[in-house]
Amino acid sequence: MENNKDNQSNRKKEQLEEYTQSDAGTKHTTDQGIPIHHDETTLKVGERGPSLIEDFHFREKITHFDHERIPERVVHARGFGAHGYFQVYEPLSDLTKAGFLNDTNVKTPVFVRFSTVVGSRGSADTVRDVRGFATKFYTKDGNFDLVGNNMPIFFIQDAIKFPDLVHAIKPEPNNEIPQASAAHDTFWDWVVNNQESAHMIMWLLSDRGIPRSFRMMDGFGVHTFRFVNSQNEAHFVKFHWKPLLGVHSLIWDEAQKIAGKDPDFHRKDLYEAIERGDYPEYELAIQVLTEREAQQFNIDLLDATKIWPEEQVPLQRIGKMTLNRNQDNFFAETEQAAFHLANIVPGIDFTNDPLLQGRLFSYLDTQLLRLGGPNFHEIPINRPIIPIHNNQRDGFHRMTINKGKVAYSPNTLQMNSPEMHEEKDAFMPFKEHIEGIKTHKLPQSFSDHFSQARLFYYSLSSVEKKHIIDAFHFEVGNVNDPSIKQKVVTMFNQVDHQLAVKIANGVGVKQPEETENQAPANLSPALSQLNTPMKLKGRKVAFLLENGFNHKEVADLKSFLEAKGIVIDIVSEQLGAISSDQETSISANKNYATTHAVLYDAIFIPSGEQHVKKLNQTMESKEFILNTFHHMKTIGSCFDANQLVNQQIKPSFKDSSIKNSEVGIIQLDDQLAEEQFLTAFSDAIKVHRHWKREV
Ligand code: HDE
Repeated sequence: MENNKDNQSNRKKEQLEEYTQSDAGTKHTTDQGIPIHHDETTLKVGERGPSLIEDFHFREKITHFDHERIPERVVHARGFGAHGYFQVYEPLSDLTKAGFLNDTNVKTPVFVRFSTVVGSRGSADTVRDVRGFATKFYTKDGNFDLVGNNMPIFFIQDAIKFPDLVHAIKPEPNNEIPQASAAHDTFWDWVVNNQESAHMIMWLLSDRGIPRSFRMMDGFGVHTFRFVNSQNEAHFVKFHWKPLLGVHSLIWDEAQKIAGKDPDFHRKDLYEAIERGDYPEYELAIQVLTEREAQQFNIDLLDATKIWPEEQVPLQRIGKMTLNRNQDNFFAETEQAAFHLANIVPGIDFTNDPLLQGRLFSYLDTQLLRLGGPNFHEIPINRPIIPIHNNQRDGFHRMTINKGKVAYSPNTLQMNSPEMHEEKDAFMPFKEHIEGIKTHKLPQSFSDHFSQARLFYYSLSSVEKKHIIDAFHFEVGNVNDPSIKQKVVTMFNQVDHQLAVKIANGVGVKQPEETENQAPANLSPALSQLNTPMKLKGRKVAFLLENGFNHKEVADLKSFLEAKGIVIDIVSEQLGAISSDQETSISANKNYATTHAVLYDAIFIPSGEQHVKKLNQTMESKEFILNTFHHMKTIGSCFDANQLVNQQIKPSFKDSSIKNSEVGIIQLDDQLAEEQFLTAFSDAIKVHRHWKREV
């Protein structure tokens, strides 16, 4: 049985391996297989003479190079992919006939591509943006693409507005500024003219817009889909991905600094986690409503600017995805991956959400240009794991050599094959009865743009609320046109008056008039990131060490943390060996030129006279401590290093009565046993941030 499971999850890997090759240990040829002796000089007339056009290898090499680029995705250009598998916990036959959601033995291969939306391919990972979370399930019934984001709603309700939204948020066309940012006039002009975006703006400006890691980020299918079972009964369903590490974010100052210190922060984090066997895991959860429940529900299921509050429609966790393999080649896999909302398997169906409907058109259309024609499904990463049979033929880059002369149906010459599947085995659109009058209107039920924006805001902790206000100050503060700033204040006055007053104060426009917005009857605690799991695993800690550090403290903490799945970097002024107070040494893998405090979840400084003295004389090490403190992260230190830490951080304490240990400053001294220190330090890392320092 175990073998069977692995065979299924390996099927995509084996298929991709048929196309992979290594050139190590081989001899050079042209693309035609002709053996080549010269690859560094062109063929010329005499050593100093002109080049000859007959040098076919030169021409091939240069023309191939000239054509190496394909258009980047019009949105979601910057992305990073990984392979893995999905396994369902219990058969879902009551809800859906989808095969991969019914066989608990099957490990369905998946390829996931995470992305930012606005920036170009070379932009930084940590910009404030929505993150794409697109999953291709290679099922036995064909490919199912769940093309989602890390926020559960969207800016608009109707797909026809998408080009306007994207034109407004992308760099302004006259000067291509700013890159990968919403903080400019055209975007906020668009926002105030499209008030349905209010709820999504609240999410974008919340901590969700700057995730700590792809491994600590939710995913959402956003739209309402349908599950259809073998009796043709339908349920409405929303998809959620829940990361087992919880949902955690950066701080804005950190996000900005990381963009310079390590623009590849997120992709590196994912890649390195998979390489060291610390596989990211996400549970697939669903919210389900029967047709009858849907009719009584107070939210229009077709409106993609609305959530179904989890307290009203609880999440059911139905299976788990594990990402356990890095791609072999970024271009061949991540760049050529073609996701398409219409890739759907029997048992799952669309709804009439007008945003979803428009996407059904766009994704196929965009691949035709980006991947150069209609045969992109033959690119290895896009191939289903089952054979394809139809009468589609020819076109650019066709790989399959279809035998025989029949490419039409019905036919007699080939006994009518490829035959149609029986209804029960095929994708059958749900038999929904629809009639109506042609109209461009949206329903009245789509017109409340503010209640859920308010629900979101009110359900967050005070720290999370403050971050939204700070984000407004940055985003709208960067707008030049005062009338747009004023309109932003008027618009968000409909979410919350105090919020709007704070925005107005920060961006230098008039305070809005008092409004009487009704507070939500029930809050949704599930919306706050602080209510998600806090895990130690996969966190990164910097040990700041110089010659003379205390060997025992370092050795004990290092093995304690590593056993818990924490990654440690040894940071010193210079790379290479650093000697301890004993006869031992440790190698620094980072110096202050190659790393920075923003790249860690915590720091540790052991005791040691000479070592502490050196740290005290180094500006970068003091900055390291201060940055870690200002970004609310855990600081551990021992004996004489405690004083060094306190000197740096104490002037920044807002309230001098607060004890170090209350705000994640864990210090080993005569009052504390070493075991207590180890536990207190790791517990402090687990809580992610010590917000009490901020408020
Ligand atoms: Fe997309 N979107 N989108 N989108 N989208 C694309 O397809 C589009 C929307 C999402 O990793 C494009 O292959 C329209 C919502 C992800 O390759 C394009 C509308 C959600 C990705 C496109 C939307 C998404 C894309 C660009 C409004 C969350 C990256 C390149 C109706 C549920 C997929 C491409 C990857 C990519 C169109 C709105 C998610 C142009 C017209 C809502 C994760 O086809």
